[in-house]
Amino acid sequence: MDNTDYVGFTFFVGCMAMMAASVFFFFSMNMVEGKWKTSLLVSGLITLIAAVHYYYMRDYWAATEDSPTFFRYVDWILTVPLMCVEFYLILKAAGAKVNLLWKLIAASAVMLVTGYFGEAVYRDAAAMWGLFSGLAYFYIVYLIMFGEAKALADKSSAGVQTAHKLLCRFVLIGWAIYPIGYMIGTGEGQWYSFLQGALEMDVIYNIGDAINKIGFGLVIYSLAVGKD
Ligand SMILES: *C/C=C(C)/C=C/C=C(C)/C=C/C1=C(C)CCCC1(C)C
Repeated sequence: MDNTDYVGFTFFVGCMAMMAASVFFFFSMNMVEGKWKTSLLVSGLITLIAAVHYYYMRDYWAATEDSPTFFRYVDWILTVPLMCVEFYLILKAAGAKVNLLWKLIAASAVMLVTGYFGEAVYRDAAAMWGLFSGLAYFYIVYLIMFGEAKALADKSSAGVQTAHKLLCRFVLIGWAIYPIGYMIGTGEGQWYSFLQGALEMDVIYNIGDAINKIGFGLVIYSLAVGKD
């Protein structure tokens, strides 16, 4: 790996960080009350699944210097629904129904499948597929910040309310990192082509993953070790 290979470097560091975070979340399960164990287990699974994908993505990049788009989206299609599960688990005590979970998972599947089409299949129409993906993303934001999930959070304990608010912030700000990476990566021939060359798509995705996956887990961890 050469010293200016920032993509290779962030794949490597990302892999290590995801592994370390997984160990931390799994070991923390023993220290918390029973009702939070599943949430911490899910936090550890999110970072573990990412660690394994990062291991393969690092290899793929090292061998080809191409974006590992397929591994990237397989990782996301597994981990983003698990992040939806985190919302469901903390709101269950307030009466969250599985139906809410399915809405979140369906919206994230639409967001990711349309994103994959734009990035890997119909690149000429990346702007259109990105727009569809963005609409699904805003539906998720709506559900958690204004819709059903918000109503349940309002009925929850103070600790859950804080955790919910923080997770919402990760989705609103942390997840917004991804469309920036997408626009940089697919800019060729699109209205946003001026963004090209402003950093590499994979570096941005890797930063986004580290912030969001480890950040989500830490929110859950502080809820679990807190007073309620
Ligand atoms: C751990 C992985 C996470 C949290 C991945 C999240 C991915 C997104 C929020 C992706 C969103 C996209 C758009 C909103 C539009 C352009 C296409 C995507 C798929 C990059």
